[in-house]
Amino acid sequence: MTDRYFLTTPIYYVNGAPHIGHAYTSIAADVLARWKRLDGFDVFFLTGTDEHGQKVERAAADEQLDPQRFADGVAADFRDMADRMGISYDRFIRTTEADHKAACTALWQRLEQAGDIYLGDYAGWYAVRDEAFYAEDELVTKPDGLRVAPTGAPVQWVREPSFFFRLSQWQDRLLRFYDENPDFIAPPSRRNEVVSFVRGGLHDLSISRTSFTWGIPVPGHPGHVMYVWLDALTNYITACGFPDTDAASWRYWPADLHLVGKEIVRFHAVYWPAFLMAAGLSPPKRVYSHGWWTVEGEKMSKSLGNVIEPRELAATFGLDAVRYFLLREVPFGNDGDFSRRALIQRMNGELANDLGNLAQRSLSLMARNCGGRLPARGEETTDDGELLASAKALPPLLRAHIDAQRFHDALEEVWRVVRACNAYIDRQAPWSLRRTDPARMAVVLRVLADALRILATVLQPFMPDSMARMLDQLGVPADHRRLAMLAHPLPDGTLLPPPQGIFPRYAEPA
Ligand code: ME8
Repeated sequence: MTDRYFLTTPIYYVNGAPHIGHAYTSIAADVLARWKRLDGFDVFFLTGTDEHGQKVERAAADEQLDPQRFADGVAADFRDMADRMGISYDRFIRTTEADHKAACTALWQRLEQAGDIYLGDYAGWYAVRDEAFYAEDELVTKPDGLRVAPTGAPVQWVREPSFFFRLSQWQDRLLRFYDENPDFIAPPSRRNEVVSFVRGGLHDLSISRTSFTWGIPVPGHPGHVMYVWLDALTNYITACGFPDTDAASWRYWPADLHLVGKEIVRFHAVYWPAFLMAAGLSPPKRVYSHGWWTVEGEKMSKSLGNVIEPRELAATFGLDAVRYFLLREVPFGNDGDFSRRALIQRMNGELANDLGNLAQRSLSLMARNCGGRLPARGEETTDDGELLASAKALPPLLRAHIDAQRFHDALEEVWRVVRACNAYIDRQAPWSLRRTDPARMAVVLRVLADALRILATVLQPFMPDSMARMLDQLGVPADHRRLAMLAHPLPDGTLLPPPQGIFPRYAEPA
């Protein structure tokens, strides 16, 4: 039986256009999904859009559009962003779809039957920007005396009839669950944050609203729509076929990984497992929350006009350079700063010089001196053996890093080998061997071709198009590109297509 792997991105609000922050989470998740497929897993990769709630309702009203029409437009734009960033999702879910509404209704009924829902009155603070309720003692006072949410979002006082979820009853069970599942929340700093929040005591959670209508109706209670976070989180089980737990797609639940930004860890690591356990369903296996990007030292915002459009960036620098940069520049989990200068440096230094030149030099020597064919493997020297051993060690090393979402460490390991290949080619100088010892030249080039094949194979999830081209040039057939196929050497004499540069250098337009 094939091992399954189910991973998700957050579903993004359709109140505004996609930006680099959304692309970041989706690209990281995509690398993981592609890696797992390469490693033989049966992968289900879910992304999509979060379309209900007051924030979207207001954005639609600002555009004088009916919320559904407005959501249709922005959701299509998010989907286009995902497609153009090479996101290999298996489903793009929208919370306005019929199966999702049915799943939310069924989950609500289960929570109700379990006795975890009661009707009351909510009186408290609400931040529409965060779609979150805040307790009095969570608010912060700004220098001008204005009280805002801890995230800086404006808050309003809300008083309305509301259904509540008995979250207060789940404190001990959640703490026990975190204890028994030490890898459930990562990285560890976020885990500590969540545990101390839950230790501090939990209030019951308002899970319906009556002051607006753009949401999924509460079954049996017209006038109430479900709280947008209950609706949104449920997408992860809708996609697995809930409430039909006999459906073939239910085999993917529980999720192996919810990848999210650090600001929404509480929803995923506190509310979501509590809802699921209350409904008699298994909680997800892991929630990883990564850090936030700023741009040239500033917070990204529409008013500052510094919002980075990922599709424009890919059009300027090439998609793979952008994907590589985002995962290489900042240790995953930390905050990072986006700068064009840093992107260009990595693109020219690491992609064009280190990896691009290595491939170009090796491939053109084979084209010119080996009749455009893959030279035969020969007797290995210690130098050859050491280089090949370091390349062969990459798949297990990367497996461990990527399973722990250490994408930057995975890339660092790969570049260690790229640098070793460059040192090897300089030491061996196959261009001189051509005259003095052509047989040895052929062996050296074959060692390089074998090492490059491993490098290109493991880098496919990060830079799918460029690595497909590199594997084409190395004569690796399409059905030989999984990790398991690395155990099968390519036949000596395989015909190689004419080499072509893969990573252009970028020069700023004058
Ligand atoms: O929160 N840096 O949607 P959202 C890094 N609908 N990542 C960023 C980022 C930045 N500057 N800005 C956004 C929601 N992100 C809910 C989620 S899930 C059931 C519901 C990424 O449109 C990051 O993944 O506000 C963050 O968690 C997500 O976009 C928030 O997207």
